[in-house]
Amino acid sequence: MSQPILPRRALIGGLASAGTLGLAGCSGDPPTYGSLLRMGDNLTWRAHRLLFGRGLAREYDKSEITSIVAIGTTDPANAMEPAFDPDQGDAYDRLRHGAFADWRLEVAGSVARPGFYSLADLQRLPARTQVTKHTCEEGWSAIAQWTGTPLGLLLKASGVKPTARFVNLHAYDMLVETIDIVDAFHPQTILAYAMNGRDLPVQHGAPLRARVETQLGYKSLKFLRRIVVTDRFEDPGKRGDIQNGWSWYAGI
Ligand SMILES: Nc1nc2c(c(=O)[nH]1)N[C@H]1C(S)=C(S)[C@@H](COP(=O)(O)O)O[C@H]1N2
Ligand SMILES: [Mo]
Repeated sequence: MSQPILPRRALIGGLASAGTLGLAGCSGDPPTYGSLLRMGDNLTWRAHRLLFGRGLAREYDKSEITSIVAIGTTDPANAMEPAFDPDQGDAYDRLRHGAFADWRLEVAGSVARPGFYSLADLQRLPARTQVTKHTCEEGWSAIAQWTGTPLGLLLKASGVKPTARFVNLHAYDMLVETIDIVDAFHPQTILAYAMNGRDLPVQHGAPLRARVETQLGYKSLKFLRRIVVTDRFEDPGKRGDIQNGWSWYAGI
């Protein structure tokens, strides 16, 4: 399949002035280093790492919570969804009918202790609650409260190796998102199982979704199934951002 699977506009890195900044001194190559077409991604990523470090996204008061539409996949078991995957869709359907009691999050790759976590396992780890603004690349935003396990905590619990550089998130539809290790350990990057104080609804990504508050909405992958830690950027192919024409780094 060479066509984008979802009609989403490609984002070219937004920091037009990045080219004039001194970008030396960052450690490591950006994942798409050397690709002319990906210069925007690379410059935005480098500029953000240089300028903002690990700054926090703004958090809001509960009184500022707005309604939030559900977009993209809203039911991974629905064969009419553009990103539907027959095998995973069926698996999702069975898990949902069991109220996700049999759901497990797989943690694999560059970790000393790969394994499978139930929702109860995750809920036993310290939780973070944050009221943040979700900004979709298609031009809308909404404020909601999210509660979940900081991804960094889960990675530490799994014995993340010092060579780890990226984390690939896999969902029950066919999508995969990649974030770097800095965003993975960002204190506001959480695996959320609750929204506005209730269990995460199906259309918003039940039973578990990522919240990547430092980037645009599509990085906050819903319907999580599997997390793979890698030592170098591994393009997830037609299920990932790059081959769909989206920016792999969508920092805001
Ligand atoms: N698995 C999966 N995650 C996804 C999507 C999707 O289609 N599938 N859409 C993304 C986009 S573009 C946005 S804006 C948000 C929407 O989250 P919401 O439906 O909770 O508002 O989910 C993101 N995560
Ligand atoms: Mo989005």
